[in-house]
Amino acid sequence: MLKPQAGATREIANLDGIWRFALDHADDTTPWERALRGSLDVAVPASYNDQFVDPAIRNHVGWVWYQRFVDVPRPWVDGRIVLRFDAATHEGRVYVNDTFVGEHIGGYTPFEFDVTDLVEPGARFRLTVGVNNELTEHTVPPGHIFDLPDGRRKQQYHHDFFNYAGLARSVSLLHVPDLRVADVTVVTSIENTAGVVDVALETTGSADIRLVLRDEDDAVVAEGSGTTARLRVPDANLWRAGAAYLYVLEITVLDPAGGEVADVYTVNVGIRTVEVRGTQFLLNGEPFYFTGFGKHEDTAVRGKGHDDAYLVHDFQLLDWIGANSFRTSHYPYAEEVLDYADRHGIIVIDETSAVGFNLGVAGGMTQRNPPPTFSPETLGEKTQATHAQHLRELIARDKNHPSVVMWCIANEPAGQEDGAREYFAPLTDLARELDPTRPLTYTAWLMANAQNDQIADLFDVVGINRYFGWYIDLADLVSAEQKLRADIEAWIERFQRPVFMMEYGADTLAGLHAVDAAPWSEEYQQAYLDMHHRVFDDYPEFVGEHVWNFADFRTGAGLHRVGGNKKGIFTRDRQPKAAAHTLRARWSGLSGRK
Ligand code: BDP
Repeated sequence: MLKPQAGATREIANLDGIWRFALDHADDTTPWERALRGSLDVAVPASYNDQFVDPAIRNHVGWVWYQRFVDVPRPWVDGRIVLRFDAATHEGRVYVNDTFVGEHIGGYTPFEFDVTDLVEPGARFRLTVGVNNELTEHTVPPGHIFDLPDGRRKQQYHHDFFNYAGLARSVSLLHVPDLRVADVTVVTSIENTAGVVDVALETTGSADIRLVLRDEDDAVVAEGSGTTARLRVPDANLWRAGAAYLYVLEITVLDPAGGEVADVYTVNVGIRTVEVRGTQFLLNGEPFYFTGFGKHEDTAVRGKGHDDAYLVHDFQLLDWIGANSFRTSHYPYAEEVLDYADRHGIIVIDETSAVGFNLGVAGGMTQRNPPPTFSPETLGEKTQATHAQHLRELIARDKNHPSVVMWCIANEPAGQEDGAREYFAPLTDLARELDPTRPLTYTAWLMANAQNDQIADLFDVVGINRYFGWYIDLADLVSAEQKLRADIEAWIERFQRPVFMMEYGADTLAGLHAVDAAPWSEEYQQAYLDMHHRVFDDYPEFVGEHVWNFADFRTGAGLHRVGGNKKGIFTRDRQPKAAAHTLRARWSGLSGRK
């Protein structure tokens, strides 16, 4: 799905701002037919939970309603008018005045509806959006809702971050031409010093196509025509980590009858290649070593709301600390983030929202006698179909970003359990069919090891999340180191492919110091990281280190969660803990590890 664009043939009316807001009421089954009850207003984009002080709103389970009036610009008489939601977490239902327009399931990918026949240029309409945050056995991520005897409903889930919900990304009304670009796929390759740009286009009707590729100085470097074309850039500037170079592909759609320009759409193109060969991860044919973090979209008050200032600041901190990459744990991030990564040469591992696929874990703790994770009654065909749909939407949205070098299909599934292989094999097949150009990975949790894992060979890169020295061997880094080495060696030996530490970290309370480096102190986090790095450096098959987490973040309530998860290298308001300096020293000198 194409990102909205304003230009010669397209316009955007941004609908962010203050909307009316109400929780769902059992006695009002058609809230979209009139002004929402009550006096609550809410900011968009932002999760709604922490904007209010009322725990009934913060912990609400079910539907909430957003509403505003929208003025349709008078000049929008020709063409189509489209309502676009960058995301509604986790399910959205949209109404224009009294009419139901459509719905979308999946909390982190965009959706849109053509509303041309329902609205009138020059007039206003009432836009109401229902957003549901329920996580069940069939949603991705999964969860379970308990009906308590007193009538309350409680949401349980298996992942370790707060179930923020609402309209956390932009909403807009688009004006697009009838005859337009509907989709474009750009794949790049390198031939000696030339860049090759393969373009495949879909349009809404038969059209003549003109393609122009410009460099950063706006000079034309290649031209072409037709819905599939190969453009060749002699002496191309490659897109590299830390040194992004973006060409701009301008697609002009011409009306075949009169030759008039119907639509113009542009795409940023980074010429680069990605490949896994043996135990190496190659970027532009050269071994690449990832340094960085698992991140979250998480800030105070906004929850998962996208915020440009935080985007800029987080990237500044990545640069300051010497990180070259991050993983969009544990869901697809706002598209603005990927655009920014494209421009700044930061590498992204793009993850689906398949997290908590492990019924043996709840509230971050291992459960006794859990049910099987993969079975017809638990995560079965229905969940798999939803997961496949999420994957399709993720790849459709992000396929053209040069920063995205790998798809992460799931975080910490119960890969050691029976049924895992049957569940994942069709999904890895689907991902390869949708995008044959990018490697696949997933992250293995601590209890899935090289001996009992049933799925790692379906992927190109073995991603492991390891907490030796934290959940295992707390305060005993000597034993932790022995176990870590044994674990890594076993993965390498069995799978003979690149191994990537996707998560390692220790909860740390900023300001807590201990001369004996006791757990939770800043000294312990430093010692824990030092131990890991000593180990990583002994294995040439190791291709990356992503510390968990970039910053402290909010979680559900848990005995071991003191004001959230504190494994951040930065605090939630982005101040460095001592370990930030440890990482900065290491990563600044690491560029030539291989
Ligand atoms: C891993 C999860 C991550 C958690 C982390 C932790 O992938 O989401 O936040 O552990 O416990 O299991 O800190």
